[in-house]
Amino acid sequence: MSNSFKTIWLNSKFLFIVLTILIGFVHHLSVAQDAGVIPYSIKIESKINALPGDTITLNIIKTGGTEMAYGFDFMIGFDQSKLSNPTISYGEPFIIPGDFEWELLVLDDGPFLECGQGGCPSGLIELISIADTDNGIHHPKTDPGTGKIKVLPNNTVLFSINFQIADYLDPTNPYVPIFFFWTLCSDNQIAFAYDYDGLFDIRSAFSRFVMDSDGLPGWINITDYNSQFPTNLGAPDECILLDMSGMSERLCDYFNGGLSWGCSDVNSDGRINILDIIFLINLKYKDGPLLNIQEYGDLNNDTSIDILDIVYLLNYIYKNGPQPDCPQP
Ligand SMILES: [Ca+2]
Ligand SMILES: [Ca+2]
Ligand SMILES: [Ca+2]
Repeated sequence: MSNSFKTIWLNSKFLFIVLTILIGFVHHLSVAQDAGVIPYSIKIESKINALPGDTITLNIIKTGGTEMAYGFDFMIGFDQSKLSNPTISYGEPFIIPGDFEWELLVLDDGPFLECGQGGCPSGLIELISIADTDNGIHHPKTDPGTGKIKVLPNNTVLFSINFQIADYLDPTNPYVPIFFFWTLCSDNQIAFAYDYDGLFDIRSAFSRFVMDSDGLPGWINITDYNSQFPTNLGAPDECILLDMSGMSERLCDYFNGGLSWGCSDVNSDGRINILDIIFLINLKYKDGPLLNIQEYGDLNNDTSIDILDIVYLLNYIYKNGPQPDCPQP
């Protein structure tokens, strides 16, 4: 990261901490959580059909939460040997003009000091957002009914991460997790308020549950409140205990995502190239070997494997044609 960008980022981190800690510590008003409060949930998208050598965009989505958010600080880990060169795209909250007009979103791709002792994933990025920066000229949109900052609706894409996918993806282990990660208490929290009346009742939503799928259907709760930094198991209890102002709450569930692959790699060698075209031609017209996983040959997702899939792969490899879209095995 360049020096000027690092400065912006450090300022952002500082602002975020000020927003969530200092102001709350000095001016904390105890606003009781009422029965209608639903914790936030933040989900990293999962995608099938990752393609070696391609790029992929994964959305980070708010899927639950009833309270007003003012910013967030997310730390996301991945395997850098499979995914590299992460960049971010703004989601709906940051579009100006738009419905929300949040003002700041920055990415830090490290290195992170806290990782010096080891234990961090090979790829790690931090994303910091602040809805309203101290620019004096602009503020995020408010709800005309209440005059308060708008609650982001569920299924809002907060931002997207674009990755370059490695040219080779191990066909025997066709899944790479992309997951929330904690190196410090300040990682993975949302600055929020139950009822905004000035700057002084902003609180921190810490992780309640961390849910993982490991690429399989259903969720596994991997939360451990006794975990030690660095960890992928959520904010340990020490983060809550250290907060003398009592403004930190376990009010956010984090859902990990990931990528799986195999589509188009019909010869199962971890790459997509002319050998896959030849494999399909042999399969279709010359009694060649069968597919390990039938769905990986149905590139156009029309339930049969035929000449159209061969043409589709030719177009994809040689003519910048559309990305293969196999059905889920
Ligand atoms: Ca502003
Ligand atoms: Ca192949
Ligand atoms: Ca087909």
